[in-house]
Amino acid sequence: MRERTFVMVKPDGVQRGLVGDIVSRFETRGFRICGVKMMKIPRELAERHYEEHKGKPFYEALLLYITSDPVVCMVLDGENVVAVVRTMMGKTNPQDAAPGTIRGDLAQVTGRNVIHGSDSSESAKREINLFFNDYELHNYEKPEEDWLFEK
Ligand code: 3AN
Repeated sequence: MRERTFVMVKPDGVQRGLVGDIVSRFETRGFRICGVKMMKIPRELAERHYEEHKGKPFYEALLLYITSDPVVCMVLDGENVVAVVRTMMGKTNPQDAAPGTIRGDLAQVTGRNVIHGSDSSESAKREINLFFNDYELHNYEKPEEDWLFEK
């Protein structure tokens, strides 16, 4: 199923110069970048994004971390892209993340795990709407797609 997902390189990923590496993994996998932007997330937006974690012990630290510095947000399009990006990210705790995954290669602790990706199609729709306006998302043609997919 062709779909979209929301991905964010978190402040530690930006500060550590990992944006290029992470975006490159998605591009070489063949996903189409539909939208991309840098922002310093306002507290209110962070609260809406992480509303499912409200009340958990790590909630306040999570909000401070995600609003501390700029992040790079993007929307990717591809076949089962929500689940495939989750696999490429690796487990939430980088110590459990397999080598070859983004967290398994680039991070050590849960509180600095460099990337966020939507965990379901419903979350993806919600998060894309939270972070992007329609005019920031693009459905352009990529000729290489003739070689990525069977006809
Ligand atoms: P994921 O980012 O893999 O989807 P979620 O949605 O369960 O994981 O958690 C969102 C973020 O909350 C994580 N990326 C991490 O920064 C933080 N987090 C989740 N669980 C914990 C935990 N047990 N301790 C500290 N931070 C956590």
